Amino acid sequence: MAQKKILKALEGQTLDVPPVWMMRQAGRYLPEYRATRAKAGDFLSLCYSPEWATEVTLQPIRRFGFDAAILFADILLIPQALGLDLWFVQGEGPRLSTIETNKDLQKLGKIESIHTTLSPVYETVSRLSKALPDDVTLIGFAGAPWTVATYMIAGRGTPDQGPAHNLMQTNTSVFEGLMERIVDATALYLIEQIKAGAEVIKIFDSWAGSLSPDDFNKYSKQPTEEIIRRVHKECGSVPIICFPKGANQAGYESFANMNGVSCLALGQDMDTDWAAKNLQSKVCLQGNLDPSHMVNGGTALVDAVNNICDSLANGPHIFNLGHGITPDADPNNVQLMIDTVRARSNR
Ligand code: 1CP
Repeated sequence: MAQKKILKALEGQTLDVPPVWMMRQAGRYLPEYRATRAKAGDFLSLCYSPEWATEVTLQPIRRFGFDAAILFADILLIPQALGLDLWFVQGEGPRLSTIETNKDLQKLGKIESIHTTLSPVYETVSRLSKALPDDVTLIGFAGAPWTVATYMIAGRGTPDQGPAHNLMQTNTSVFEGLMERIVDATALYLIEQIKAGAEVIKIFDSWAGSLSPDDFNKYSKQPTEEIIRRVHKECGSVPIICFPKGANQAGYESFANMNGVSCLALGQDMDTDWAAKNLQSKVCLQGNLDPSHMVNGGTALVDAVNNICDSLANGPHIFNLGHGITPDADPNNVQLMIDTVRARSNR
C-alpha cells in the first residue's frame, strides 16, 4: 500500500487530514519564482532549462511543504514539439502559428520527433524525482487534446474557443486529424514523464465546458480515455487525475465512470455536496477553493476551506484550488489555507 498521502487518497483511502497542493503553485505570486524567471530570461527558457525548472518546482515545496509537486512546464510545449511556432507576449499570453487547413496539418513533424524538443522536460522530471522529499508526490501533466487543439487552431487563448468550434464544424477531417495527432503525441509525452519518475499524471481539459454534450463525449471524454488506455498499457496503473473544467454534472459522471481515472479535479463552480454524493464512491475528488480567496484571505478563506473539507470528508479528497492561483495572490493566504486544512481531523 502507498505511503505518500496523495497516493493513499488516489488509491481511494479516506484520510484524517486531506493532503494539499495547489494548481500553479510555482508562479508569479512568489518572489522567488519571479527572481528565477528573470535569471532564466523568459518563460519558455525556464520551461526548457532542467536546472531552473527543477528549482521553481521545488520553491513552493520548500516554502509551504505541499504534499505534491507539479512539474514546471506548460501544456503548449506539445504544439511546439509538433512543429508550431510558440512565443509569449508579455502581459498578453501565448501566441502560436495556426492549423487551419490540411496543408497546415501535413506540415506537422513526425510524432516521435517530439522527444527532441521535450527531452529537457524529461530531464527535469528525473531531477525532481531525486530531489523531492520522500513524502512528496511528483505529478506530471499534459493538456487534453481538445484544450491543446483550441490553442493550435486559434493561435492564442480565446474567450469562447470560437475558431476551434468553427473548424470542427466546417472542416471536420482537419479538426479530427489534428486531434488524433495530439492524442498520439500526448500519450508518448506522458509515458516518457512516467519513465523519468512522474508518479501521478494530471490531464487538464481547461475548455471542456465549451463543448455540447455530444461533442464533449467525442472530443473531451473519448480522446482522454484513449490516452489513458495507452499510458496504462505501457506503464501499468499509474494514477490519473482528470480536470474536465466547466463540464456539467453529466459530464463529470461520465468521467467518473471512465476506465483508469483515479481522481477528478473540481472547478470552484462545482457543488461539492453533489460531487460527494454522486462521484466520490467511484473516484477521489480534488479541489475546489475559489482562487480569489488567495488574494483576499481572512475568515472568508478559513470558512470556505472548512466547508469544502466538511463536504468531502466521507471519501477520498485532495485539497486544491478550483483553478490556478493568480499572480496577485498573497503567499500569507496560501499559508493560512494550508494551516486550516492541516488543523482538521475528520475523525
Ligand atoms: O511566468 C509567466 O509569466 C507565465 C505564466 C505561466 C505559468 C506559471 C504559464 C503561461 N504557464 C505556467 C505554468 C503552467 N501551466 C503549469 C505548471 C505547473 C503548476 O505550477 O501548476 C501548468 C500545469 C500549466 C497548465 C496550463 N497552461 C493550462 C491548463 C491549466 C489552466 O490553467 O487552465 C493552460 C490553459 C495553459 C496555457 C497557458 N500558459 C500560460 C498562460 C498564461 C496560459 C493561458 C493562456 C490563455 O488561455 O490565455
